[in-house]
Amino acid sequence: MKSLFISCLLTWALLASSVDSSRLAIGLPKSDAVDHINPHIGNDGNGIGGGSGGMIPSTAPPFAMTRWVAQTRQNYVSVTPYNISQTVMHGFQATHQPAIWMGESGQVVLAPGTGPVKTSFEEREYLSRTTMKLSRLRIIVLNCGLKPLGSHTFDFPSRALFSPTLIQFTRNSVVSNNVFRIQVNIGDVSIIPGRREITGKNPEREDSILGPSKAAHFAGYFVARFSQPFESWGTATNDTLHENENSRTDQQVMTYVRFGKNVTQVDVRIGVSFISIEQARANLDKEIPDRTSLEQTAFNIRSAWAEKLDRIQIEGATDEQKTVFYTGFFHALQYPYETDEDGTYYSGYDDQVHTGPSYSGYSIWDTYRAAWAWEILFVPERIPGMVTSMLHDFKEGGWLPMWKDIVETNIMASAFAKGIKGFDEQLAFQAVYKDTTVPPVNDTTTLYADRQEGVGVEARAGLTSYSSEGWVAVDQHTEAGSRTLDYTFDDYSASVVARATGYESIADFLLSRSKNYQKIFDNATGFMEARFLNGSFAGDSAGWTEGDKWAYTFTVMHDIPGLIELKGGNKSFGDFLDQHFSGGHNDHRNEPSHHIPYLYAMAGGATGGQNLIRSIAASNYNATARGLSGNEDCGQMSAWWLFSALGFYPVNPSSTSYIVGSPFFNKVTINLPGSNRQLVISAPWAATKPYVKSLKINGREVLEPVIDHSDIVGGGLIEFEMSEKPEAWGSHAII
Ligand SMILES: *[C@@H]1O[C@H](CO)[C@@H](O)[C@H](O)[C@H]1NC(C)=O
Ligand SMILES: *[C@@H]1O[C@H](CO)[C@@H](O)[C@H](O)[C@H]1NC(C)=O
Ligand SMILES: *[C@@H]1O[C@H](CO)[C@@H](O)[C@H](O)[C@H]1NC(C)=O
Ligand SMILES: *[C@@H]1O[C@H](CO)[C@@H](O)[C@H](O)[C@H]1NC(C)=O
Ligand SMILES: *[C@@H]1O[C@H](CO)[C@@H](O)[C@H](O)[C@H]1NC(C)=O
Ligand SMILES: *[C@@H]1O[C@H](CO)[C@@H](O)[C@H](O)[C@H]1NC(C)=O
Ligand SMILES: *[C@@H]1O[C@H](CO)[C@@H](O)[C@H](O)[C@H]1NC(C)=O
Ligand SMILES: *[C@H]1O[C@@H](CO)[C@H](O)[C@@H](O)[C@@H]1NC(C)=O
Repeated sequence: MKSLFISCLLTWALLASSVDSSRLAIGLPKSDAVDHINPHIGNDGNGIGGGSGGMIPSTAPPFAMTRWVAQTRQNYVSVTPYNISQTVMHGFQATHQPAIWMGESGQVVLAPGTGPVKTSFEEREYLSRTTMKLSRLRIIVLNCGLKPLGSHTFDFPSRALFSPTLIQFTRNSVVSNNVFRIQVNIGDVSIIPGRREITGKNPEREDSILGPSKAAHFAGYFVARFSQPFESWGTATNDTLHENENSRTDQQVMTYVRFGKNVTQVDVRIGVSFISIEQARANLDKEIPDRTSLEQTAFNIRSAWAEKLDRIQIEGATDEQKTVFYTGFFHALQYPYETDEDGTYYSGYDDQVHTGPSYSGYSIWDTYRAAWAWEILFVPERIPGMVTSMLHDFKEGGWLPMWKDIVETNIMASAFAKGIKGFDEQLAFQAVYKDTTVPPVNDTTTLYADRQEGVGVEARAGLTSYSSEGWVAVDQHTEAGSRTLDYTFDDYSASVVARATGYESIADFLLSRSKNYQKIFDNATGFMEARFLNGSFAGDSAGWTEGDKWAYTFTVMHDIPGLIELKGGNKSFGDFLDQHFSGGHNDHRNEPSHHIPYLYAMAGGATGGQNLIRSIAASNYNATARGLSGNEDCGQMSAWWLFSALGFYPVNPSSTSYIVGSPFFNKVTINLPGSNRQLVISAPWAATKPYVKSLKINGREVLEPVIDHSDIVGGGLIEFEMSEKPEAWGSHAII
């Protein structure tokens, strides 16, 4: 059974005197791994493209549907609810927003306060660090099971012992990243004093203008249950209080409750749901039943993280490296987020409730590279549910998801190879086959710009010209060069699915079509280049997304030997890699560059990549709020570091091969779920010796810089002999 874990919750306590901070730490399960999570990594920077990871310091169990975050500003598409440089807090938000560039859906905000009820977001500035001196009251925000963070302990600016609590539910939100428009959201709220509950329904879905599915009845529901009786209450709209009112349906609707003067501490637990208020109440009763203490909730959530993160123990890492490692692991297990509740889920595709597993919040164009490979290895128990969820999307919406945030949002575009079972393989083949053969409606007349509105399901936009010419025509579609190369990889992956499900001739056809990357390789320049429908090349800067001709010329992950041949052989391919890196063309902030340093090893020059991987790791990641040079992109950015630290990377994630790089740590001990044999990766003196001199797997000498999936999941010993100088090992190209 999968439970929706809800909201971790809650987490505030009003204490009249000094805080008994020991109360928060006592009895939590020990986990060195969890102690090394720093939720502030990736919080800072200048936003998209400006060196921000786009992460918020939120608390929730792994793959949680709902995350709690201290709110410093209103969050919209491309604006997170928390900005580390803003020290004024306005409340705590239960958010579902999966990444900085997607919109919020059905959130609820809790705003404890003192004195008169303040309804406007801006006025609720009671949590300023600058006002600490004024107060003897404190709000403790326990970072659910993680370390209580200094910045999460805030003082109240008032001496009053009296505490109205406001719940804001709907707001008039800004929708669309491109054209700012106001979306009016009409919500319902009710106060049920006899049950000490506040309930509500919020239809806000900021991505509602994207994609073809209207999800007409989508809403976030909640039940908030308090530990103390309400003394008085009311509802409110933007700037008007409706004292004594028990329910209201309105825009910008809120409720408030006040507690007696003798009340010094209030605990509130909040259950949420995408199905109904009754389901939200059932989720609350199941996951944080009455009389569950804040400490118990913290214990449960910390245990859930420890259970995952303790699967990997590292030795010989600096404290900073440990923090980057376990925080990366923590980030990688946040998405996609579970949306099934007690075995049922709301589908935005057909606007109905169904049974089975369900996930949302994918950014498949980013995560297929290494984030999924990480999940397949380290949380395999989740994979059948994730695949089944995508097949549900196919059944209910007609297509596999690309960027699902409740429903398909059309942003950007393989467990078979690794032998994962537990989902409907024939249905998976049908879904994949449809993607490879059926162009979207109006394909040749739709541009498919990023976040373009009013278009059907994008699926493989440009498949019409890709099928007839072999490339996506740049005069018909945006991002045509990137799409062409992505589709060649997709064809390769689809051929793996077809072969595994017994469709040999389809597999052969797709495998041969996966060579289409050759058709946009311009012999005259030696670079990939998008083409017009008439065959002319379009110039080397047209048709790329999140990368340029340099990154994309290496984007043939499924056929590196074929690419090496196009580039004139191993030697000249190696020179091309040198030009790429020494010319400053590698842009690790975006995904198309991620696999490139590993290509040295594939062209017979393993040593060329080894020190480079170390320096990319050092210059793009650290343990500070600015510690991610690029967007976390639902875990892909961290997955690169995690794999690199272990010493290998899934260059072709639809195969069983991992390409060897340079392990960072002396020893890594891995307890793989479902395996009774530990995996030990040993690399003595790794910190000062970046080069690999030899490799043995379970005593067997390995000459090619490749580790197979079976060598990892089977457990045993992977032994690297390291050296401070370049070695001859790995100087045969991989065929
Ligand atoms: C956070 O706020 C600061 C100051 O307003 C701003 O410069 C910065 O760009 C913001 N960061 C993000 C990631 O939005
Ligand atoms: C909400 O109320 C504030 C304060 O009266 C006002 O400035 C603001 O324009 C109102 N917002 C909306 C969306 O009505
Ligand atoms: C506060 O006083 C009320 C009324 O006397 C009482 O019912 C309630 O239990 C008291 N609460 C606490 C926390 O002492
Ligand atoms: C396809 O184009 C026709 C004609 O412009 C339009 O009526 C229809 O809504 C479009 N369908 C989709 C799914 O975009
Ligand atoms: C590049 O050259 C090869 C070998 O001469 C040829 O087969 C291929 O068609 C050329 N590619 C393009 C896009 O012209
Ligand atoms: C092909 O089409 C493009 C875009 O319309 C045009 O610029 C180019 O001249 C055409 N090439 C030929 C050979 O007609
Ligand atoms: C690269 O090197 C391998 C052996 O090291 C060789 O088999 C292969 O043919 C070479 N590839 C090219 C294109 O030269
Ligand atoms: C991490 O360290 C901070 C403080 O030294 C720097 O300001 C950041 O630029 C750096 N981040 C990265 C990604 O290297």
